[in-house]
Amino acid sequence: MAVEGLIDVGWLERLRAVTDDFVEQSRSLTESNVIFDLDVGHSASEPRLRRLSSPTDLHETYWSFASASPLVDVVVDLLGPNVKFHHSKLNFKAARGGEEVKWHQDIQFWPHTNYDLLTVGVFLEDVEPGMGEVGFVSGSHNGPLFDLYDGNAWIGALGDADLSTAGVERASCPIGRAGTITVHNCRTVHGSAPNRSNRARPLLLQTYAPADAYAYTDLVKRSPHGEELIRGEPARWARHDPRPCLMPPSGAYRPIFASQQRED
Ligand SMILES: O=C(O)CCC(=O)C(=O)O
Repeated sequence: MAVEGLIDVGWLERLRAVTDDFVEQSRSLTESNVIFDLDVGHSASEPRLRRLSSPTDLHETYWSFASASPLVDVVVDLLGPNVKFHHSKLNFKAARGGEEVKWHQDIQFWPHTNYDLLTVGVFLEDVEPGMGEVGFVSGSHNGPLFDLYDGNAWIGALGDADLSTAGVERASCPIGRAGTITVHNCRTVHGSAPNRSNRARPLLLQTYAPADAYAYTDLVKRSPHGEELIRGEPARWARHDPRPCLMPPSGAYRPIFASQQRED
């Protein structure tokens, strides 16, 4: 679902100011690192970022936004009163070619005991058709959980055979002015095309879990706010969904772009 213009200009200005500072910092980089994922053609004169990883770990403004803005009220309405923050990321989708994100579901990247996690995307700038807007397959969270391996290789995306049954041709691709939010469940099939416009499409994403969903991997264990309770009470009992969950490969996490593009 999408709600147009939910985030006010005050928040947007704060988020853009801090984002501009990180883009400035990226000018000196020639290769990606754990914080900055660089897009093809990145240079000091024309910074091109795919992703700023875990922005909530990097600046208080991102954390205040994720943990104490109207966003959290939306999440509580959907998940109930007891909510944990899980992680955040800022996908830039640079102008003129910012990379596609292939069709995938999220939960296979960070499996949990149940499937009630959701991600809220926030448009930091206006998004028009052709800017690599994210497409979501409505109802797909109730469908199958797909294999994101190709044989033994983790590709973080649906294979061709599954793509033909996943309903991607009927995906809806919300657009809207800056401050618009999208919300999708962790099983929802989604993806986005390259950005063919002359403007970047910064999308700030934050993922939340109900307090009774427990992670199977230690992906966010080292993150200062990973799995932090932001509303309500901690859960004494873990709630288990009986449906099985695919596990990602063990070892160091690789960002979605690197996995999907099979970068070494
Ligand atoms: O930024 C995008 O276009 C999609 C991001 C996404 O689906 C993800 O990071 O899981």
